[in-house]
Amino acid sequence: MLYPTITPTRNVIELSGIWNFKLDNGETDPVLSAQKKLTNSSPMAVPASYNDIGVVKEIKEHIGFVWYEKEIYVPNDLEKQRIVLRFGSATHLAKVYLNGALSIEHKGGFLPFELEVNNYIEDGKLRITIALDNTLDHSTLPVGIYEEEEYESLGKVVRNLPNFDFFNYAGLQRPIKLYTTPHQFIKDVTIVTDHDGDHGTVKYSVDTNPKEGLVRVTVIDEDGNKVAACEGANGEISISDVNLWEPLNAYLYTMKIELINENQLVDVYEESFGVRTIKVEGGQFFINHKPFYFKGFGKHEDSPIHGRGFSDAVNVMDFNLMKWMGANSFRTAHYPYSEELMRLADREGFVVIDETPAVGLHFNFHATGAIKKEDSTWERLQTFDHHRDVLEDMIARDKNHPCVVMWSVANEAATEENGAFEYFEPLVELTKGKDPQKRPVTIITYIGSSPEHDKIAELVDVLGLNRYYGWYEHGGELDVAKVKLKAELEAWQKRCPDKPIMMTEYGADTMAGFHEVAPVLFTEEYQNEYLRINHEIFDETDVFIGEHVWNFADFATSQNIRRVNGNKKGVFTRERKPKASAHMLRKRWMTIPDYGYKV
Ligand code: E9O
Repeated sequence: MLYPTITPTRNVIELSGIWNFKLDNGETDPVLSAQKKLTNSSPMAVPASYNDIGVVKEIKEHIGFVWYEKEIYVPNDLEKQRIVLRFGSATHLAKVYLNGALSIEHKGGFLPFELEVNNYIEDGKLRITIALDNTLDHSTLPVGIYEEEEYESLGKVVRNLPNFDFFNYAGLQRPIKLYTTPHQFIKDVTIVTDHDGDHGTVKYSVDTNPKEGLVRVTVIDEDGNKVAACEGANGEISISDVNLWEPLNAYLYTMKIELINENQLVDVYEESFGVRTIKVEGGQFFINHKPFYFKGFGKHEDSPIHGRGFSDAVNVMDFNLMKWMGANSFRTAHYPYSEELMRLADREGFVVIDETPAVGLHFNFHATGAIKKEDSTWERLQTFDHHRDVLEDMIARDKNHPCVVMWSVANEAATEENGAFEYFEPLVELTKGKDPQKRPVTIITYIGSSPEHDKIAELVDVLGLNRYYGWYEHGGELDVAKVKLKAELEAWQKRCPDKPIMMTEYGADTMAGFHEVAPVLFTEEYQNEYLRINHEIFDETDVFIGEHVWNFADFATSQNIRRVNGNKKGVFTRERKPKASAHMLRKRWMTIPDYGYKV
């Protein structure tokens, strides 16, 4: 799926700004509501989560549908082209009405979808109305628990409990765009690179609609020089003296694709790409044939005011903070992040583990929707079909990004339970089959999935462990925590010799400004000590390929007695002020090289 950009043959109109907004009270007929303009609406910023900027509890904690609306003129001269309306995401279920007609439905809150709108335009105008549902259940990703309870005095009380540890922000959280292409157009491009250090090869495949015309491909370097060219919808291009895409030292080439029909230039699209290779072998993770060490974070798309709403300013600041610390990588916990952020990671050279929204399939695999059959075996979780769709769409969106080096199929599913292997095997196969670059695949596990009980280690290329020895296990007993962590890592090495291990989460809730001489839970001193003892064990483990602290910054969660107004495991506060651990980690990471740390 191509990201919309302006080219000589294409236009993009941003629809960000103030939209009309209102909660659905459950009484309105959706079809009728969409047929006329929204009444009694209030202004709402797009992109943004509506929850925090709505201020009051009724909006912040609303469960169910909300309405968004914007009416625009479509300039006459655009109507000669295909006009496409594209949502960066809509969280979680969207019904889109155009001038009152239901035109597309989309399930899943973190990936783009689009539709051609030419036939919906009336008198040059398009009224875009969206009904958006934030309800989560056993068939959605992430997984939620929907409950209704009757009280005589209150009537029906509805709960939608997230089966995961982040606030269920919703709304039109990413950019919405109207873009144009010619009627004969470039539909997609797939790029796979290889190199031997000096000489690069770029295999490409261009999909056009309809499949006719001549495709011309030119590769342009960062100085604007043409370095190679090729003709045909599929081909292989050589680049001599190639500049590699390296962690924190990214070099991006541009592939200019031209579609020519009867000697006329019909469409132009430019895709940037990096030349790099990825391989897992002998307990190491190789980027460009060198053993890479991951230093960085599990992140969230989360910031004050915006909620999960897209903000270039937040993304640029977060990347600058990570560079300041010597971090080279992050995981898109726990859902695919915006395309804009992924493009920024390509450009800055951040190494990304790209994760699906499959979180909450945990604590009891069967309880999250699997059905027990008469013969006592279990049917797949109800999430399976959607999980498969989301994986396919995520790969279709992100396949060309040089920043993406590994796919995370799920976070903390109950991978120790019967049925886990059967659930995940086809999903791992699908991921490998769909990814043209054949990147490694991981499924990230929690402590219940120990080396003795885990069912999925043999499916993955890298063991991604979320372990909290010294926090959830042996909190306050860092000496015991150290012994336990070491024992677990040794047990993994016995079970899967030569399989790289990465700590994809480790962390301790820390209230900025809490101090004690002795390391006491929740103090900045404890977070530092906790990280330090973890690092001692990491450094003693051979096949250990990286450390991602949980979390980059404090983040919002739903209300619950384990959270003091959010998860406080951030190395930065939610406002991006450093805790003591930021300085401590900086000292460590500045001395750890990107390559060859464990060799
Ligand atoms: C997932 C992440 O979204 N991993 C969690 C993180 C956390 O801070 C959460 O924010 O809680 C850690 C999972 C730990 C599971 C331990 C279970 C033991 C309960 C006593």
